[in-house]
Amino acid sequence: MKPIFVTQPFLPPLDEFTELLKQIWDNKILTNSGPFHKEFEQALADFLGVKYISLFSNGTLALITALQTLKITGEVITTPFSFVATTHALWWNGIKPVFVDVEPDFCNLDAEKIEAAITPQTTAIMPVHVYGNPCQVDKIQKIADAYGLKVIYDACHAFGVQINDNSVLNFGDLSVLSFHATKVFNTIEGGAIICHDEKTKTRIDFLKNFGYDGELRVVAPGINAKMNEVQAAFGLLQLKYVEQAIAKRKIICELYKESLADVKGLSCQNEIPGVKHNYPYFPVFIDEKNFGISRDELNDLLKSHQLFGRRYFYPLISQFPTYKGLASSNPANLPVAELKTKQVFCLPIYPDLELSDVSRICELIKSAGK
Ligand code: T4K
Repeated sequence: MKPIFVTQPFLPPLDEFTELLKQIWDNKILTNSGPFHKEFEQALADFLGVKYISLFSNGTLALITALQTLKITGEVITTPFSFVATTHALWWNGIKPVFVDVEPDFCNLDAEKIEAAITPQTTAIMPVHVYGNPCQVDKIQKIADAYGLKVIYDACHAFGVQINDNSVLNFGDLSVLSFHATKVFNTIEGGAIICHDEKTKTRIDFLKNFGYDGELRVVAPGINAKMNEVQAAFGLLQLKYVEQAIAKRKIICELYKESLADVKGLSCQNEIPGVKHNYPYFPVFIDEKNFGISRDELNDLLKSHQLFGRRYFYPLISQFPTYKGLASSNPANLPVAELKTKQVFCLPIYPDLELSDVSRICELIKSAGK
């Protein structure tokens, strides 16, 4: 039986990409804000419904640069329930991460618990729209405004997500996207920062290009985080297909939900009223007592059938050796995250996944449960 992985990248038709590659071969501009970079940046801003976007070579460098852009220092409040890059970006900036617990419905940073973690050293909040579900953006902004903090969203899962017809990327001071191969929208590797004014975009663009403002002036200790022309051309092409790809994900998500609705001890996440979702992951939560076997046993069972889901996000970032020693990493501080990380299991979801395979996965899960 052919293995099925948690995801598989969406690829555009090869002949269409070859046409774009020919143009790159002809004009010999490979990087440093070439014609495809410019065209893709504008097309992406229009597609997403945002004013200013800066393309990056990957999401991690975009996160690191976002923190540099706003000169964030001291302590930043963030979530332990994410991919480790979220916290690494703080560490690379010499910032101390302060972990706050998540809320149980969507595993996003719990806005109710943020205030208690603020100290005189706190300068920003860095929440994550986990699995593309928007954080409690209004509550978070209120706290940030009251305490004079910046908000930088790790929106790496949230490509195309909207709240009441407004892009989720329009909230906070900055938002960061990832276009990694495993994401809803990919440029092989890639990322972006979304900001809301021209001055900030200019600063971001300096920072991702060594700090250069023109040929001779360096205005900041920048980095090299530029997206190249091949990635940008690929992205431009991917944009044509992404709505279609998200629609296919939605069908898969609905079939999972319908098929697993009556399984005892297994829960799925609900849709949020007013939100346009993008279905990047399909997490289920296993309550061992009621389901009959543990999350890890279910993982092993599926693996024995060549079905490779993933435990995103286990272990919690706070449990990795680099961060374990922080006071806020104490499991007693993070009871909901500690529970969710032991229960979560992401089932395969990607546009080309056959519905018959989804049914097969669901049958196996049902047979494993009580
Ligand atoms: N913030 C958040 C919240 C994030 O989720 C991420 C990335 C970032 C920041 C950082 O953004 P980037 O710097 O990556 O742009 C993957 C990805 O590498 C990572 O991008 C992603 N989050 C994370 C959640 O997942 P792995 O180590 O689990 O991926 P991997 O290689 O095991 O891939 C999973 C499965 O996908 C494979 O079993 C097979 C399939 N696959 C993967 C690749 C790369 C393919 O079929 N083709 C491929 O090319 O981290």
